[in-house]
Amino acid sequence: MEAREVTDASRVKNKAFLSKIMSAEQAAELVPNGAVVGFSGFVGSGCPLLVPPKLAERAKKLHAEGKEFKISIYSGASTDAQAEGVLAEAEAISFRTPFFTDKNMRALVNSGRAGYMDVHLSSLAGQVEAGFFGKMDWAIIEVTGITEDGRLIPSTSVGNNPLWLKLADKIILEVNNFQPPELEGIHDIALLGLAPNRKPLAITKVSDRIGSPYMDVDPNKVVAVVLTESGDRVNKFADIDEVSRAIGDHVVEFLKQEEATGRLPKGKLLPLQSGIGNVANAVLDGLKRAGYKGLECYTEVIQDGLLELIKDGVVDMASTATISLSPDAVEEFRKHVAFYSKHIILRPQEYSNNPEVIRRIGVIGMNGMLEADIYGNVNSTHVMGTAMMNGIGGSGDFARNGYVSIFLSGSVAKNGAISSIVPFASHIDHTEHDTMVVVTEYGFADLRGKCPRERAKAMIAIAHPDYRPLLQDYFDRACAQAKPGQTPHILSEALSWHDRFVKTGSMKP
Ligand code: 0RQ
Repeated sequence: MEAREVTDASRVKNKAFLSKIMSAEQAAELVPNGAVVGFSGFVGSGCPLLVPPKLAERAKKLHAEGKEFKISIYSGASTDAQAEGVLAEAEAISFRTPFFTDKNMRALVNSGRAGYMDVHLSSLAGQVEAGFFGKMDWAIIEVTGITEDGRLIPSTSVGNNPLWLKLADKIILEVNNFQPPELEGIHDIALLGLAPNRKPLAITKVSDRIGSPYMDVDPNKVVAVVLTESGDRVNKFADIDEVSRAIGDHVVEFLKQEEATGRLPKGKLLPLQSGIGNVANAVLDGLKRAGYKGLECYTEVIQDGLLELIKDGVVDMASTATISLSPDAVEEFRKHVAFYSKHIILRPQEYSNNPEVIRRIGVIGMNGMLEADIYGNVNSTHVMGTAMMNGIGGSGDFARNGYVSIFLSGSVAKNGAISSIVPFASHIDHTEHDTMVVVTEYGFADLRGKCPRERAKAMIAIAHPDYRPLLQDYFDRACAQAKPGQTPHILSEALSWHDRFVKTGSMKP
């Protein structure tokens, strides 16, 4: 659904805010060049969709006049083509953190024309609050409504919004009449604060609530209220292919093994986290096919696959920072929002991804990766060690602190020209210490309790058959050196597969 400006102010129930209603164009005029702006938005949902395009128009006009207009954007996670996408296209972003998926943003970052800082999603809020990044000037936040007493009903994502509202000097609110009013009550909002005054997070099970359903804002800081009717516009997933289905089946096989050995509660598992992407979506489908019921999720994203599991009773309760759905799934959610709101809690990402909680409740983390090396170091972010894909997102929060951390990938990419299992990862987001299980369509490599040489054996076994002998040869020669060490490598060859791909278009010799 296209974003559109409306005049219906019925969701602005507090008088102090009514007087601040203005057009998106007027609101965009207020934001100065060089502003540091906190955006709402997490994996494409709950983003402001009216003011950013007006900012982009303004930037283009100013650039044509030879004037500068660029802002820094801090968000929850990725926003939308209509938000950061148009701003990136207008070259109006100088700095971005913590996560994006937009192709224009990617082009800007990978050409060096914008700075990007990749950071764990759970960490950003605390670091900004502590002042590590300097001052936050502005916040542009989408909300579902404003209550009579001036509190904000959050939208389909929470992300870092409560903190941006606290820190920013000036705030623009986009009140989105499209978001279902029944979202009121689904959120669990609180601020963590800073050390030494932080309290333990009293979440011992997924359904525990510790905050209020509303976000607080100082009305004096709100300079503009823009009225909109805009649906979230998240892309549909690719159909589940043979490779993803096999990966899903191997994850289930691993989970069944853990249940059989008593390392996971039978039939109930432990709370699941599932990352973004096609493969993660296929894993959720695997859980459904395996006949699980009444599971729980402590995760950061509810995408189409997870919504379906909730509908079918496979998942009974899910804690998340966002509900990020494709248009068909949005329709399903809106139709049955009363049902879904009993099974979903929407929280700030400081909570949804909180290391303390993840470790306490024993989350099973399942995230996609680009590549892993034979010892289990994982690259989730950098294509050929250099070009940014999306960012680490929450994968580190869950991999580092999970009860079990699982990484998923097809054994090859780009029609077999790239092996996902390589001698040495070309960039490392998750070290061997945090990687417990790696799954491809050829099986799962269980790295727990294994020394590097044993890990290499398990990893080579799940590589694509075209690359298995090449990996074995590399490993054997590395071990045969005079001083092979704890983690055998031939340093002059360790990144030769990537080098070959860059030069020839294939990792194959
Ligand atoms: O690109 O579509 O142009 O061909 O990467 O690959 O196989 O469809 O996998 O959709 O599961 O995404 C790591 C990107 C995997 C994702 C990543 C290319 C491949 C394709 C996608 P094309 P697939 P997925 C929760 C957790 C980090 C953040 C995270 C991700 C594209 O899982 O962003 O986990 N993870 N957050 O061709 C070069 C390789 C490649 C490769 C795949 N080795 N080299 N390209 N591709 N392997 C959510 C949040 O944190 C918000």
